[in-house]
Amino acid sequence: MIDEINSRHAIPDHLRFSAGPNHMPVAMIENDHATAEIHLHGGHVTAFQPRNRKPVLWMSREATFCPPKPIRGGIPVCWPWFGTSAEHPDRPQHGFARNREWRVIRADTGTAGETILDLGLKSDPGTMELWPHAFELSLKVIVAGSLTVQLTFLNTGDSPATVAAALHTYFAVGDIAQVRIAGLDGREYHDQLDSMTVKRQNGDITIAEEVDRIYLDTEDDCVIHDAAWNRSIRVAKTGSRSTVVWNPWIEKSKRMLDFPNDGYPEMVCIETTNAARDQRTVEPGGSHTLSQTVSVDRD
Ligand code: TA6
Repeated sequence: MIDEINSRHAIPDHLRFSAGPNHMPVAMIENDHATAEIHLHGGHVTAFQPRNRKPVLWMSREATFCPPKPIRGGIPVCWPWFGTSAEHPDRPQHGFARNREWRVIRADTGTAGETILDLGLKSDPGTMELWPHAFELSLKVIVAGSLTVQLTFLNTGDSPATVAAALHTYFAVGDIAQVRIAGLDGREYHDQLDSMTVKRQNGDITIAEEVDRIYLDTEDDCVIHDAAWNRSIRVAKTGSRSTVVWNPWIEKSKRMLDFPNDGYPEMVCIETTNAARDQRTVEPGGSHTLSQTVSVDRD
């Protein structure tokens, strides 16, 4: 399978597919700007590192690469629902896109030396059982000095479909105790740890306990100021008016088998979402794109 994919899509000096953990196919990208890794399982970006910079994405050292389970860390694609399915709480948490095998649509390079990988996922009898809508989902990943991820939902069915989604991005930080997150000052948020109570953000976000919040009515960039590593990470987005901020802290980390107990100080999730009242309804033949661009600056 890997050989067949490489015969069609490998690009010298840019991109090759190899067998990752458990022989799962992974795109290994290396260009003049950065390195990156993208698993076909889940359409899951698991690494991004600009040249002469530290890794940008956090990966759990206890991640299980064991389909259909999702991979812990990187950028899980949560779709077509976020969190627990309201209609069917027994169905997979955060939808099924991150649990399925995506296929390679196209690999290419850009005029500025960036590498572009397009992956696709289509509805099938299995997805129709979980979610009764025909769809084509595409994920475009652009690896340059920054990382752009675009998730596009095309409604190929004959009725409107309402989706929630997240690019559930795990960022690596030097020390969560020294992190502050700017860009959400004054915004309302649902506190997922307090019965979704609506509260208002006052100033930058700092984290000294479990935090799990859906910020509302925001199209703004978020900036993670990471004092320990003397850098800031900017998350710019389109097609989204909600942003999730999550750190599991101590007790929740212990409850997740694929999350190390001492992992919470080295990560924070800033998630580009269509969540809560930011769900999107797409008409038959229509589409919606959720997109984010991640860049790193020296603080
Ligand atoms: O985005 C935050 C969140 O919804 C948390 O409540 C936590 O459950 C996290 O996602 C991880 O979910 P997962 O299903 O990947 O373990």
